[in-house]
Amino acid sequence: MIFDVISLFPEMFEAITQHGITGRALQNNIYYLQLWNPRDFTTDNHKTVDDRPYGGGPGMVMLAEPLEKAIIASKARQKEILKDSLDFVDTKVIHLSPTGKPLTHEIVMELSKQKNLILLATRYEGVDQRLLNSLVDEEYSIGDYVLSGGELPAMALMDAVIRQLPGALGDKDSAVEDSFVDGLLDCPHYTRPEIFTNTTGQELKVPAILMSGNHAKIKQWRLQQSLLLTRAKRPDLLAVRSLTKEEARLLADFDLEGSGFPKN
Ligand code: 9D3
Repeated sequence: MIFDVISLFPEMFEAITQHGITGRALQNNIYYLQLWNPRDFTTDNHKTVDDRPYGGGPGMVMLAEPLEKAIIASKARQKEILKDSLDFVDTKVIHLSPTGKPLTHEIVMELSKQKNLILLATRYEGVDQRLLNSLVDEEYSIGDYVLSGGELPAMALMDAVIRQLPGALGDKDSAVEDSFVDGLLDCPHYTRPEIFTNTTGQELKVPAILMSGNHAKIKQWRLQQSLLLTRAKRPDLLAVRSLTKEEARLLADFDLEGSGFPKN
C-alpha cells in the first residue's frame, strides 16, 4: 500500500517508520510512505502556511494554496507509480479532523483494501474550508479529546491499517483475534511466574483454570472474561451485538455464582 502524508512535521512519522511492527513492515515493502511538507509549496519569503481567520476570532487557519499544491503533487506521484496497474483509481484524500467521523475497526478494514491513500494532517485552529470542500474525500477523528494536530491521528490510522496488510504481522501476532474483531474486549493475560510476589509482599496467583491444561475449559473461561469485561467497561459494544446461547449462559452462570465482578 502507498501512503502519501502531508504534514508540517514530517519527522514525527519516524515514530512509526523506525519502530516495531510498522517499522518492520516498511523494511519488508509491505507499505511505502512519502512525506510532503506544505511549507515546501509556499512561494513567499516567509514560507507562510497560515493566516488569520476571516470574520475574526482566535487562532490561525491553514492556507488552501500550499495544501492544494501538496495534494496535487502527491496525487501525481501516486499516479506515476500506479499508472501501469489496470485498476488504478484516483486516490482517496483523508483529512484527520476533530470534526470527522469516528474512526472504527470497520473503517480501518475498508481502508486496508485501498492501493493508495493520501493523508492530510493539519495544525492550528483549522483549514480553509474551500480546500476541504474541493479536495478532501473523508474526514476522521480518533476520539473526543483535543490533540495539537493531525499527525498522531494519521499515525494511529496508518498503524491500524498497516497491521491488516498481508505479511505485516509475524506468525506470533495475529490480526484476527484482536479486541473488537469479535465485538468483545480481549480477555486478561498472564505469564510466568505462577506466583508473583510484588514489592509489598502480596502473593499474586495466576487463575487456576489457566494452569489446568483443560483447553476447552480455558477457552470458555476466556470468553466469559471477555463478556464480563465488555459488560463492565463497554456496554455500548454489547448493546449492538447479539449473544449466542453459550455466551448468554456464560454470563448467567457467572451472575448466579455472584463473585463480585461488577456488572457496570
Ligand atoms: C476550539 C476548536 N478546536 C476543535 C476542538 C480547534 C482544534 C483543536 C485541535 C482544531 C484542531 C485541533 C488539532 N486536532 C486534530 O487535528 C485532530 C484530532 C483531535 O484533536 N482529536 C481527535 N481526533 C483528531 S483527528 C485530528
